[in-house]
Amino acid sequence: MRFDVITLLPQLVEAVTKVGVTGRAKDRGLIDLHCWNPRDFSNDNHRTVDDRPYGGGPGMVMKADVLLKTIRHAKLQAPEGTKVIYLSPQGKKLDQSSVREMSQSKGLILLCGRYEGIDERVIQLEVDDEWSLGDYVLSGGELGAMVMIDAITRLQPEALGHNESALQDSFTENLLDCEHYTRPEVVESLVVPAVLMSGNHPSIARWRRKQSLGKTWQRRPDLLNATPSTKTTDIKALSNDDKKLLDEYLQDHCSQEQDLPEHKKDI
Ligand code: 4GT
Repeated sequence: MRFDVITLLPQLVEAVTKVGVTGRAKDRGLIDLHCWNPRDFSNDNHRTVDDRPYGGGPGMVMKADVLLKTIRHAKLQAPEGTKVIYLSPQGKKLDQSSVREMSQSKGLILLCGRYEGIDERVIQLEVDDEWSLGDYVLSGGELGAMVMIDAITRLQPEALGHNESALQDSFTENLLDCEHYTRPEVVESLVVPAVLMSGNHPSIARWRRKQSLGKTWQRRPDLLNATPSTKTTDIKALSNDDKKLLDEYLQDHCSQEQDLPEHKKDI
């Protein structure tokens, strides 16, 4: 898969392909990253990319003409049908199912804003989709682009080794991940749950599923399309086996007030 990133800070974005899973994916040719700096497409000797906002106010806005030239240049190099994505807090919140869908495409053009953002007409003319990392402000879209490159790359076939399978990740089934432990067996008097030491693999799988369901119910009932007051039997997102496991978890954990779902603590 090919990523074309439009950014005033190419070194920042390139760092994602220098190390880790994404670095290895680049070395092995699973992904390709090309950065385009709008400064190289500006018209004047000062290499101007920004200007003062119409209507006044603080900060600067990235200029339409320079960005349009850069995007159109990137489009000529990118695979046919490559979508242009703008990273901004006004976008749709990024989640694993959208990441999964984007990981199927041949390429993406990721447009990163700086300053107060970009001239709106660039969005109207050239942007296909707008994505946000969440409800907070960053100084630029670059970290968003790097997040997308990382999340998408690890879903490319062969990107992860045997020991890092994407199938078992959080959100693969819209559930939070279960707890993990490694040696030693005791850390400052805290012990590993006995079932994990039993060698009984069906029991271990069942325990992990139970923990995932329970943790999701307690911390993120929205992922199950539930609220803390929804009866477990009414959760349509769950199979009968999962409902049974969740009920078991709640019996194990929710006998005391401290373990009630977050929202119920106040009641
Ligand atoms: C937040 C996000 C993002 C910014 C986010 C335009 C100029 C946007 C600065 C940029 N802030 N980008 N993608 N929550 N800031 O995803």
